[in-house]
Order: sequence, then structure tokens, then C-alpha cells
Amino acid sequence: MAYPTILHHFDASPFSEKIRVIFGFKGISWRSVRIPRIMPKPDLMPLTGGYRRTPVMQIGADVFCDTQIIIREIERRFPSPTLFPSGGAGVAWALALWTDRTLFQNAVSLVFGTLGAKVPPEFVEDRSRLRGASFDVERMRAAIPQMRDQLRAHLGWIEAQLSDGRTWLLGDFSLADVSAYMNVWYVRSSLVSTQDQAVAGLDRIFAHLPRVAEWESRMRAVGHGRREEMSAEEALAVAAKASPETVAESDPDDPNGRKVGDRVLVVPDDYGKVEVLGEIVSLSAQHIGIRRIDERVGEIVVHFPRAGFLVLPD
Ligand SMILES: N[C@@H](CCC(=O)N[C@@H](CS)C(=O)NCC(=O)O)C(=O)O
Repeated sequence: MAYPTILHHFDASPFSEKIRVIFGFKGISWRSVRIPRIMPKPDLMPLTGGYRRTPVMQIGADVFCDTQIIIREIERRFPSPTLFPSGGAGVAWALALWTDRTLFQNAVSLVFGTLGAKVPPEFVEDRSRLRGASFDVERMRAAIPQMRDQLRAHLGWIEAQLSDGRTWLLGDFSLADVSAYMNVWYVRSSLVSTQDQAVAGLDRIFAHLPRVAEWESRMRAVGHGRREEMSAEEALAVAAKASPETVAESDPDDPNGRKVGDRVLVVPDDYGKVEVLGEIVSLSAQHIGIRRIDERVGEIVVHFPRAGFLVLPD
């Protein structure tokens, strides 16, 4: 059965922008379900079993949490054009740990330090809960000079990579472009007023990054594929009617001896550390799929990547 490709996201979300650009690159038609930026997310929880971060992809009763596993699944279902041209299969994944963690955290501090008092208190409270530590906008404001330095140095690597006149970071278009672009898109789209841009120092930073600016325009031109809105209720109805399509797959080489049928908890190792409980259906070095039963949508298989996630015994 061909189920629609549904992305649960919000427009300002940089991690969602990664997936939207991949939809554009691959020319995919997809359904967009807008989810709240902060908790509660009552129409998402039945699908994810508690995972709260953004975005989440749903195909029938299979639900993919975290962009790493979302991208892996998109590449599997829509292999052409590939995000992993020759020579890009390993390094493009590894690079995402730099773009999604170190570079992204610099960008977050610069954005929220700049926005300062404009950030609503309920957002600050939600992000403090998400992090398990205070989301201290005042401290971020004090750190703006450091964050400008960091952003300039990191974006300087992108400039250097493009300095031989190539179009894309690894030669052909790849996941590396998407992951790096997310951060440039994020600072630019979050800081739109001239005053905010001046506080963040964006003009001075980008003035010395002409190749980054040209590459950014090429990235923007990739687009978002064909998007059509869907309500959260409709998406839940799709899940309720569908059965998971994941085929049981064991991993005889699992170094911890985990087996299909084991009950486990899966949890991000960085933030948003909500444990999702389920029974292993499919397991490999890069992927884990766990089965859950939810009272609103019935049987769901929730998929996570392995890098960046902990799998714990129940
Ligand atoms: N490693 C995750 C990170 C996702 C992430 O941090 N997303 C942000 C929004 S762009 C988030 O979840 N914020 C809290 C929320 O939306 O509840 C991924 O690759 O999907």
C-alpha cells in the first residue's frame, strides 16, 4: 500500500528545513502537518511514543524520529538522485555531527542572544525543559561576541571548501550541503530585521564569505518539492488505518546481543531525553525500529538512528 510521505514540522525549524530541501532535491510530493514549537504536542505523541523533537516523518504506521533516520529512509525509498554521490557515503553522515551539534549550538546561542527579550517566556521555559538546563537568554546575549567568532570560523570552512570554484561541498550535491546549509538558513531566517542582523554581526561575517553566499542561493533554488497541507487528525487517521510495513530484521552481530522481541527504551543522548518504550522489530548498526501499541492509533513502529541515541534495557 502506498502511503503518503508526511512530515510533522514547523516552518521556522532548521532541522525540518533539511528535510524540506531533500524533498526538493529529489522532487518528492509530500504532506505537511504543522506541529507546535513547544510542548504539549498531543497529536504527535501517539505516533512517537513520547519523542518530542522536530521533525518527525510518518509513512503509514511507520514513524521516523530524528533527521538522520528520516534521511536514511527517504534515500531508501527515493534513491535517485542520490544524496551520497561516490565518495560521500561516510563523510557526509559524519559531517552532520559537526553541523547538527557544534555549529548548530553556536547558531542557536547567536540567534537567541540577539532576539533576547523578544523570546516569549513560555518558549524559554520549554527549551529549558528540553535541555534539562536553563535556556539562559541573558547569558547567550553576553556570549554574542564569542558566537560571532565561532560562526565566522565555522562558515570559513565552508568558504574554504568552495574556494576552488566547485558548486557543491563534496563535488556533487550531497547530504553535506543540506546539513551545512541548515545553519546558514537558520541564522538568516531567524534574524530578519536590520537591527537584529547588526547585533548578530551577520553583515560583517557574510561580507567575507562570497562563495558561501553564492552557494546559499543555489541551495535556496533547490526548493521544497511538492508540499500539500494535512491536518494532524488526518495524519492520525492514516496511522490508525495502516499497519507498519517494517519487516522483522535481526542483527546477529549486535555487540550487545540484542534480539528482535526484546523490550527496550530508546532515548536521545543530547537533549529532549524522553525515553520511548517498545519491542525491537528491526535492528542494525545504523537503525532500530521498535513496536508500540497506542490507544489512539494502534500498532506503530517507531524508528531511530543508532548514532546519537541510547538503547537501554527496559
Ligand atoms: N537530532 C535531531 C535534532 C532536532 C531538533 O533539535 N529540532 C529542534 C527544532 S529545529 C527541536 O526539536 N526543538 C524542540 C521542539 O521542536 O520541540 C534531528 O536531527 O532531528
